[in-house]
Amino acid sequence: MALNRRNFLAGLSLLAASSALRKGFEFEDFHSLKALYKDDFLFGNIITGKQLEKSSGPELELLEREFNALTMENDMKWQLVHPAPEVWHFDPVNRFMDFCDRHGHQAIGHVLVWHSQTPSWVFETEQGKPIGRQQLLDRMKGHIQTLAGHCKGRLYAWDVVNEAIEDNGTFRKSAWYQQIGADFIAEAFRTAHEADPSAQLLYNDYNMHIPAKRRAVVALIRSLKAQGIPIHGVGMQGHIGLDYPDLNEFEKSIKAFANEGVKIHISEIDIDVLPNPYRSAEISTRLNYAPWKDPYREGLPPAVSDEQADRGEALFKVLLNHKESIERVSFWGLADGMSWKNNFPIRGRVNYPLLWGRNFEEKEILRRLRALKSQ
Ligand code: 9MR
Repeated sequence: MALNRRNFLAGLSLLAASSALRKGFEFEDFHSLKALYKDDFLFGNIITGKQLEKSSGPELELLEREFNALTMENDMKWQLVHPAPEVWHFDPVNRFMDFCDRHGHQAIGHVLVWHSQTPSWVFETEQGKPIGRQQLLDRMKGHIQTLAGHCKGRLYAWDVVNEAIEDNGTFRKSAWYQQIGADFIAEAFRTAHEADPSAQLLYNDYNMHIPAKRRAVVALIRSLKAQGIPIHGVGMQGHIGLDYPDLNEFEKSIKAFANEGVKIHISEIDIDVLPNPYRSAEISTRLNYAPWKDPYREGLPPAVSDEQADRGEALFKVLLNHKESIERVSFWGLADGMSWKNNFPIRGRVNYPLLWGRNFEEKEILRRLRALKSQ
């Protein structure tokens, strides 16, 4: 590889970052995100099964040093943990819970019931026909009993149901909804509570700032509570951009959910800096690539980096104003190169949505989030 200026600079910052990490003991503990925000809320991030197979490295060091809550990005999803009727992959889950125990992280289970990443066999008979309400309920409950039962007593919270409400406030017409009806949600929460009575149970979704969705989530909380079914919290994902959503609307949702007596988890923050006509997080969406939609292949211009830091600071000011109601704030990834946002909603772009750069160098937004609490 030719040693051009970009490679050279990247190499330098990689060296600096890794030596800073190696000298971890020199990093003052009170400077970590988890320490700075310790009186406000848990500060979380995600971890993958692959990372958990390593015994050291910059990712694990940052996760240990900076965060006190962790969610598995993918390995507890149905497709991965329970790919066939009698097949369970508990090794990554066990490694996750052990890692959290060892390093003092609160472990967040993600996710018991979702329309996505659930294998098609779940919804079908052997002949490929819809399996129908009763049998699908039995399968859903069996999955929850086994998985939540396996983790019993070791998780701080479970995302019990993910993304069951559309942006317009109606129920998503998922196979769960179509075959069981809207009460699949109540049944999932009831079963999760039986399987692990000490875990906080959350409803998790994106675009929670949209008034119609806010109203639907409030109605869901009320309906569950009226039936005596425990729901302890709401996960507001927080996949945001530089100019969406309106933070006033986001704040209204925090207040509305808190008024219902549940805790708020800001569960999946990333701040997209690329042109993005699609302002949602429905995972099946794909838009076409065009070079103008991918303007920062050579690096993030300082002005955009500042804009992202402003945005992060504005978001965190709102969150700090509501720290009484907010239990946890988690980013959805560590370093820019690792984010799902490089491939969503357009594949193959170079995005910068997280707190560390591709070589684990600290970004302006990270400095700003530290400064907010260091003043
Ligand atoms: O970040 C996750 C990505 O690696 C997966 O390919 C994708 C599908 O499983 O899910 C991503 O995480 C999603 C999360 O589970 C639920 N909310 C939206 C997140 C981003 O799509």
